[in-house]
Amino acid sequence: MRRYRHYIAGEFCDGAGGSTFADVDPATARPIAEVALGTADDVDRAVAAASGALAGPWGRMPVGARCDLLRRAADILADRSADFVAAEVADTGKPLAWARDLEIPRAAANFRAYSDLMRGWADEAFQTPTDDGRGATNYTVRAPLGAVGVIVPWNLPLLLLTWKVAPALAAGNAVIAKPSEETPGTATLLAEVLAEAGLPAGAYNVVHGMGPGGAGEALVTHPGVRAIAFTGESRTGQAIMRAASDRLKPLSFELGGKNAALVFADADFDAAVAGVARSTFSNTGQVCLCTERVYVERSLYDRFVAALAEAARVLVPGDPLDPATTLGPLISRTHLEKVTSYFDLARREGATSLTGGSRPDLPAPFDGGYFVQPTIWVDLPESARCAREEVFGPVCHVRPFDDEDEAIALANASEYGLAATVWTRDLSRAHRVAKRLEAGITWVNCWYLRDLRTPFGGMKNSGIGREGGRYSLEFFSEIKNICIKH
Ligand code: NAD
Ligand code: 6OD
Repeated sequence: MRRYRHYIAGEFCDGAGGSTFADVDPATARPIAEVALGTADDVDRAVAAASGALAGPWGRMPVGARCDLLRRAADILADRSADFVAAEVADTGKPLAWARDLEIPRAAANFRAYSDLMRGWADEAFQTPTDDGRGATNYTVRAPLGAVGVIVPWNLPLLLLTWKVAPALAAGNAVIAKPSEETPGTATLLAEVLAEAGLPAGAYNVVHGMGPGGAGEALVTHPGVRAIAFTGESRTGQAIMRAASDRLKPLSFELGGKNAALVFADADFDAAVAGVARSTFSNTGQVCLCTERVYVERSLYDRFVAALAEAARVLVPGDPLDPATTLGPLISRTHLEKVTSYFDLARREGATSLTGGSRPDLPAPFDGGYFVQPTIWVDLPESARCAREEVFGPVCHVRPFDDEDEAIALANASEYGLAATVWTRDLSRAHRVAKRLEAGITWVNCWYLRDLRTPFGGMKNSGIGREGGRYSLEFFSEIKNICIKH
């Protein structure tokens, strides 16, 4: 049994209350670790440590040295990839290849990207005419915000944590991280990496625990925390916004989605089928960018639906360490209950399941795990809850459309606006449709192809603000203007 403790002021420590909670392997439902249960007192200690770091060597470290440190962190993390992969797979049950080939390398890439972006940061300057003819120079400088809170979910734990920690540190802040209670492992290991890279004590702190009434809420309401960067459910975002409003804290929100794929009849058929299968079922549908609504041009519909169902049927659930496994479990019993309740609801709402709709039979010890079958619904009205609400599982609803306007209207008829995918060979159509889609990110003939310099985030209930590139650095810093009369 592992033990995950808080990391405060450069030390691993138990919580002030001494309580713990169990970290469970979702592939078997067996406990694998005991985790410190954070309280408001632990958050208070972490904020004090962060403030101490900002007043000490971390606050005084020149920007070039900070950027060097982040590069070292990336290298150490990459060297220790096997430890991170093991911790991530144990916490999430996801097939090993996902953690090994995508998430852990991306975490290292996040540190490299923000090292480079911060090093290349340019302030602005303006020459301002004045009536006396002497003029003035205005120029901007950026200062760190101070102690910032980072609250992240369980689906891509280290990727999403480092996506916030790297820019926050690059901009000179001190971080208090609250990982998901479902996935405490890699945030804890990251503390070792950052310490080895030379990060001064208190610049990165981890407080484990729950959200409402726990460490998460304490972080949001703490007067010493200057901003909150949050990724998670839209409803949690609403609660955080309410709790943060007393102190008018800046908030960055990456929230839920009900993402649409539009498949036009001129698409490369095989690429579209494989692409939609990947965007729907990857990470067991537990990626905010996953497709849950698929709209297919009518002339292609029957053939496409049959091929997508076949792509779903060949997915292999089971042991995350077996290279043959391609479908992991859902994260928790609670999430399993949520997703299977949508299976029942879909039947009541008139859906036909082309494939899936229940749980797979697996041998011990995976028979106790939180696995579900990949599921494709057809005949679901657009007004159905299953067609409107984020399920966050390996499910999609498929429906035909007759023309481009209808396809766009269907895609946009959602309270969410995170990501969309468009499958077509017609370049003019691709530009036209992408421009009209209400989505923060549109992928054409691909899915989840990332360039870390680009803005990332959602419209409508999918988020507030953008991460990525300069956008994260702007969030994690305060811009100041200085005006000098000549
Ligand atoms: P969640 O909102 O339940 O929890 C996320 C984090 O917030 C956890 O650390 C949790 O402990 C904490 N939390 C919960 N309530 C809180 C509160 N009142 N105050 C402070 N902290 C609180 O989300 P989840 O179930 O962990 O993750 C799945 C959700 O995240 C899905 O909706 C998914 O779409 C979304 N997500 C969005 C993105 C994106 O980039 N837009 C990325 C990944 C996941
Ligand atoms: O790739 C990223 O930068 C990112 N933020 C991905 C989010 C995935 C959501 O689950």
